[in-house]
Amino acid sequence: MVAGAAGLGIGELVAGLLNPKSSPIVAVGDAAVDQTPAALKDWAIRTFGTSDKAVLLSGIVIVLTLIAAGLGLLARRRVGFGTTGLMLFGVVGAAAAITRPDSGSLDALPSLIGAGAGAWTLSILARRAWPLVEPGYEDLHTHRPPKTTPQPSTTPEASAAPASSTAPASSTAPASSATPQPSTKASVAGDVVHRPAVMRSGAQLHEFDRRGLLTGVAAGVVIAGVGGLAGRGLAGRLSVDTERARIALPKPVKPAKALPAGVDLRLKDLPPFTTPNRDFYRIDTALVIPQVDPKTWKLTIHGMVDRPVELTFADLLKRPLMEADVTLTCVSNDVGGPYIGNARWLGAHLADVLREAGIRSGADMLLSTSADGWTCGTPVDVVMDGRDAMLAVAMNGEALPVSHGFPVRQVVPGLYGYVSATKWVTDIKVTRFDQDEAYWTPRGWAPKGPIKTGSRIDVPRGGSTISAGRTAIAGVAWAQHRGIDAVEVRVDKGPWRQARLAEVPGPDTWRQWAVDDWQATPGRHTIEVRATDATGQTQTADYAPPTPDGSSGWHSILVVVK
Ligand SMILES: Nc1nc2c(c(=O)[nH]1)N[C@H]1C(S)=C(S)[C@@H](COP(=O)(O)O)O[C@H]1N2
Ligand SMILES: [Mo]
Repeated sequence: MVAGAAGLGIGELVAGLLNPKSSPIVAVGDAAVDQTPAALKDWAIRTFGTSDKAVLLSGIVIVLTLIAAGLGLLARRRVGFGTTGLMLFGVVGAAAAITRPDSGSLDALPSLIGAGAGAWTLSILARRAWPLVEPGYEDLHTHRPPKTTPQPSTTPEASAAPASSTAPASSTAPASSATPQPSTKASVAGDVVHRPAVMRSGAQLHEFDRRGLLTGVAAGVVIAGVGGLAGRGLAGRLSVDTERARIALPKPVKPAKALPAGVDLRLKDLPPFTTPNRDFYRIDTALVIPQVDPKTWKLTIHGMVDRPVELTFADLLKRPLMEADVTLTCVSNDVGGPYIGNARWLGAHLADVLREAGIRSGADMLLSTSADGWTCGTPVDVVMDGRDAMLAVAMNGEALPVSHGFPVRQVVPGLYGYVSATKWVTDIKVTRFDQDEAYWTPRGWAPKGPIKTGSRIDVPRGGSTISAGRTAIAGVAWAQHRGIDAVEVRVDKGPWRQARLAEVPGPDTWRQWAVDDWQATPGRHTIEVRATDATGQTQTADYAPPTPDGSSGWHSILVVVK
């Protein structure tokens, strides 16, 4: 395990020098994210939510620890088994690293060098741990003359004894521990008998190079820790935080409407109308947040266009920018789920940029790609219909946070994030849904994802205990680009009551709602909510899970009143 840890530490160090994404753990983790069967991934998102990445990384470390322990046991029989095993893991890591979308052959190095370092550490530690088997034990085999009659139940110890320099050990070692190879196999194996490298017991224990082993272990642990930390530190130098801090945001040519005074009902536990950037949910497939330098960022628009377009970040900032309040929603929310947030975005009108490129007839899909190779398919007609679809550069008055797509991301009101909100966007291919497929489509999610009308109860908290008397029930409802017209609430399947609706700047944001005077009586109560959008459609009571195109059903909570 120490050898494995030292190998990983060195791997992190080399990755820090070369490319943080080529770290063996990150590369294997990224590959695991992409290769995981959709059902398992959906379960992970459901179970661990936005901690799924931390859980995955811890899982990898646990699995690696168990494997390292297993290789350690194998190494007791033959150090070569352990070192070969470590090298095989290096090859797995290297394979994962070089097959990532944005990788090169150099990305194999952290895994290979790390594995080499691990194997080397193992061979040193093994020599100190098991000095008895050290002197060229691998050559400890003996040629025997072919037997005419098989020798029954002869231990390898016995048959090898005459030529073995460690033969005395067999007299003190219990037969069971000294005969890992079944005797029959040894005799059938023919004229070469491999002398197994074995642990000795009893009197031989004191012959361990105890001090050497302990210093070796300590050195290995130090290499692991220092390598890992130094690698992380080096990776940090690639952070674009300073570039981000330097960005001067232009004033929008088309500013957002001032928010009406009544957007916020200001109730305790009700999320604010505008979600602060630090509280905004984050969903993406990136284990390491892509660090995209705005100085070298470029957006290429190509495919079914008359004139391919290439935009730099400076080009983008020179365009007439617009501002809009738009609520993003993730398709993986179960009914009442948390992955929704509202922000004021600043950016270039995506339709204008596309018009300059000239979309050819027949094209119905924008296949956008992020710097880390994630892809997203957005219907052309939705983006072109006049809504505030943007190449966004800012969120709530500051440059996009790096985890939310710095320097540029897409924002399209009315579509779930997986079909619209590409972060770190670098490429838009104008194409057709029958010719191209985005990341989530082969993984069981619908190619198109308009946001379903939804509503959620935030107050009181589901499962909480509250005191009897007059109580507010409140939450949010959303039907982006259609708008929310009504929200109704009922308690214990009683009559539906109209909720009071907060103001909204337009149809693209969520809308707070409240029922202010529920008379809560002692006992357990179920509260349900349903919303009606501006087209007159009321949320269906029929439950649907998030896959393939978003959950449906009424959010319902249970509260205990005392
Ligand atoms: N590059 C990239 N962009 C992405 C994703 C991703 O995995 N990679 N996930 C999408 C999904 S599923 C959602 S819901 C939104 C979430 O945006 P946020 O993390 O800024 O809230 O980003 C979208 N953009
Ligand atoms: Mo999402």
